[in-house]
Amino acid sequence: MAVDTRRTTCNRDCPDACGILADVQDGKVVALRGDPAHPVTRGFLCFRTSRFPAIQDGPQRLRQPLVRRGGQLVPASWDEALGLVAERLLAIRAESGPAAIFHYRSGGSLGILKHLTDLFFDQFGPCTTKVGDICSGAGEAAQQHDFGVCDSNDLFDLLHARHIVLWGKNPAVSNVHLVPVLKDAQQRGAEIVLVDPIHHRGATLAAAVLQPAPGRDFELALGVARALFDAGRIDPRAGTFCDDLPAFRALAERHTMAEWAAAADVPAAAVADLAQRFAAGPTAILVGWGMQRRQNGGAIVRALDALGAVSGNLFRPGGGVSFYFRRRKPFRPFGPVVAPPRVVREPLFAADLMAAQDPPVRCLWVTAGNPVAMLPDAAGVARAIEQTEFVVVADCLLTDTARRAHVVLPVPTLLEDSDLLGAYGHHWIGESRPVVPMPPGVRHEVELFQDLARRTGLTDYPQDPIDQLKRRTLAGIAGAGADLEQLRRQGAVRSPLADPLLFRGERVPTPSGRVQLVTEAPSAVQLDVPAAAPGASAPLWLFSNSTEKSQASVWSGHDLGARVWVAVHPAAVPGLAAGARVRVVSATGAIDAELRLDPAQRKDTALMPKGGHFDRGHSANQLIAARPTDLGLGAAYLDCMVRIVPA
Ligand SMILES: Nc1nc2c(c(=O)[nH]1)N[C@H]1C(S)=C(S)[C@@H](COP(=O)(O)OP(=O)(O)OC[C@H]3O[C@@H](n4cnc5c(=O)[nH]c(N)nc54)[C@H](O)[C@@H]3O)O[C@H]1N2
Ligand SMILES: Nc1nc2c(c(=O)[nH]1)N[C@H]1C(S)=C(S)[C@@H](COP(=O)(O)OP(=O)(O)OC[C@H]3O[C@@H](n4cnc5c(=O)[nH]c(N)nc54)[C@H](O)[C@@H]3O)O[C@H]1N2
Ligand code: SF4
Ligand SMILES: [Mo]
Repeated sequence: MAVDTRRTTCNRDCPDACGILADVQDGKVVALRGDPAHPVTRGFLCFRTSRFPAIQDGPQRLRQPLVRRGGQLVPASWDEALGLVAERLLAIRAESGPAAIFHYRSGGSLGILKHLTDLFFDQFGPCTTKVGDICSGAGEAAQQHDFGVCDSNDLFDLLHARHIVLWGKNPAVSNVHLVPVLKDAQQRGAEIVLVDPIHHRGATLAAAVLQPAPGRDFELALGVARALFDAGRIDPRAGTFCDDLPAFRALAERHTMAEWAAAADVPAAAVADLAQRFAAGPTAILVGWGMQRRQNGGAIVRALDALGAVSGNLFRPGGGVSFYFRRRKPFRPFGPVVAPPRVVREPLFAADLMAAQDPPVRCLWVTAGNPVAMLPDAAGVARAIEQTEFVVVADCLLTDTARRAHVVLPVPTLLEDSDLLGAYGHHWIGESRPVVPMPPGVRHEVELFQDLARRTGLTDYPQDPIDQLKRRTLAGIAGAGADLEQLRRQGAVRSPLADPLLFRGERVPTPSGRVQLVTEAPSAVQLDVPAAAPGASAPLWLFSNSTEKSQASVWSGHDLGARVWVAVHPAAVPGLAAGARVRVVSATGAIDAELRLDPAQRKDTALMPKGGHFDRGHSANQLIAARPTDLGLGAAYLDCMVRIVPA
């Protein structure tokens, strides 16, 4: 049969929200390409999504509901599965109140209609929900505090930059459609600086690379600020558009530039060079996600905000301090904000779940997440879930978490779903539509909850068809040219609510209208250092970074094989050869790994991939203690010390 090309939008937890073109033959997706008409996608896709059809049709794919019987998950009909779920939800609510039901939703799909999942639990309860955000909580809270908003200039404003600082960011892996924009900016004369303790492919783009000590970015930023104060290169208007400039100056002047540089473990000349770039401008800071997944993550992002502001770059075209694009802003919410009866702090999931009393959490419902593999203290999370009376997981794949469920509900994949998407790396919105139909045993998540609402007597739950729900959430922008028809014709439409420059008139939406500068140094971090053992390495900072081969715990092409890998500088493990079998030991746990040697790394770091499966002993989160960040209840994944021990 002829090949038919169909268009959709990627719904994965990724900044890019790509336009996808799918070639379909005989009802199967035979190839995926990036939409050349999408201004950000520009005709290419990432490694992981271009290989997604193999996952969609692979052995982990869920094609019918599963129900636990006699200890085993066995296939069931939708009627049986939803009948059981409705019965248990109603019974638990009647016996213990809605706080005994905890709905946990993560980022497996960024579709806006996923909010209808939350709406069900708001209307059924309100039920217990999570608070905090292990992904971006600290950075968002920092920018919200400093600027009154966490959003960005238009992506293509970067073309006006003379310097672009990738501050703890790895676009070649986690934000691949930023790379062509960086290259275009370079063509126009911009220079790129990379600041990252880990050496990665971003270095090939960079005119200057700084490899500071892990978590020392606050000191590095203050060193740059000190150099700017010393040289009289602070923006002369900084005192009018920032609050607390004298206190920030006093903080920067606590140490000399050379002392700050030493604290960050970078050469003083590199700090002076960075300061020059901020003074010359326009300089854009692209704030990555890694640094803010530390106990002082909020303070670190606040220091970067301050640097952008006092150097005058925040308000200039080609400047800005960009961490996030407000992807939900264009869409109208489906219900009012409802106060939950109780919250579980996401970074402390296991401890809060276990400690919940009056009532205990009797039912856990997981939507679009794999907390067993992805949350810190993974073994604790697995135990807490195993001890929960009734666990429901809605997913497309049989994950570490789904294997622990009592009921597993199969939902469409990104190639079968129908939804609307904003992006957190640009301001275009798109529609997802099935390029192939879902298998007959799978249900769209909205329709699943519509059915459950009928079974549980929720008469106010929206029962409209999906297209109508899409129109409803687009209502605020439809009149401005972003209606459903326009999305279908054009593929992607720029949000009419996004100004190309985030701030105008040197004002920010804080209560005073001025930038809130950080005025205090963060406190010392708490680190659990594993005990020394014969043959063990010195303590190393564990990084568990995104890899191009997976989207969190969803691996494309192939899994990690028999063992997860760990990469270190050869001097960190004298006497051990590449390929050696080692144990990676922290104060929280230990896992077996295959050693990789990389002389480009610092001697005090160990790098593992994010997303290894828990049941295979591959999850870095088995090593990572659950600790919150200073702001925004993020998770301090990266303040983790390990030793490498020969196995
Ligand atoms: N291929 C792929 N892409 C993804 C994902 C994926 O799993 N796989 N995940 C998606 C998700 S969920 C998110 S939130 C985004 C962002 O996901 P991330 O991968 O977290 O984003 P990056 O900001 O590119 O990478 C973090 C960088 O911060 C660096 N870093 C860590 N600690 C420090 C520090 O103390 N100082 C400095 N300067 N740098 C530090 C790390 O070495 C790393 O290079 O990416 C998305 N994209
Ligand atoms: N060690 C370490 N841990 C980390 C990180 C790190 O850098 N290091 N990064 C953290 C970050 S940034 C994040 S965002 C989290 C990610 O953590 P999670 O969001 O838990 O990540 P995934 O493993 O992608 O799980 C998402 C699940 O959603 C499913 N899914 C996809 N589409 C749908 C859908 O439409 N409906 C439903 N119901 N399910 C769907 C997928 O199959 C997948 O199993 O991990 C965090 N954990
Ligand atoms: S995961 Fe990201 S880069 Fe890959 S196709 Fe989806 S949106 Fe694009
Ligand atoms: Mo994330």
